[in-house]
Amino acid sequence: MAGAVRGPRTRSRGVLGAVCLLVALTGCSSSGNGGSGSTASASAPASSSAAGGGADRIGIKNFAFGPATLTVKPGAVVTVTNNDSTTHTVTATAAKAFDTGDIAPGATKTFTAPAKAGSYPYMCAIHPFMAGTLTVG
Ligand SMILES: [Cu+2]
Repeated sequence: MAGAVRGPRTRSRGVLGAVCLLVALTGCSSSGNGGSGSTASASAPASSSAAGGGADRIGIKNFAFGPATLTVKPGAVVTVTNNDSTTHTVTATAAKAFDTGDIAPGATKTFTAPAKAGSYPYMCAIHPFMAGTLTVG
């Protein structure tokens, strides 16, 4: 009886050794695949992937920018979300400092704040009565 138990035990040790080797091999390669796999999924356009960077945001609702005045660091990426049912833009009033171009209803775009500190008034190119100010400092 005891001999019958010892038989399978010795055998399973050999199987275990082979399994451990397999795990070591596949464990190594699968972790490498996992690392590169996550970066491969970053095929989204730059405008949406930049959203993870910062909290510099402008929202557009009811033909108004919110907040009307936003302070950001030089060169910051500012995310603009259009929550209206009409296309809007965020366009620097002077010197073409920045311009999102048309932002469709419900869409999000980004622009890069000027590298030079200062106060930059902006408006919507489609509805010039919409006004806001970007302060860089
Ligand atoms: Cu507009």
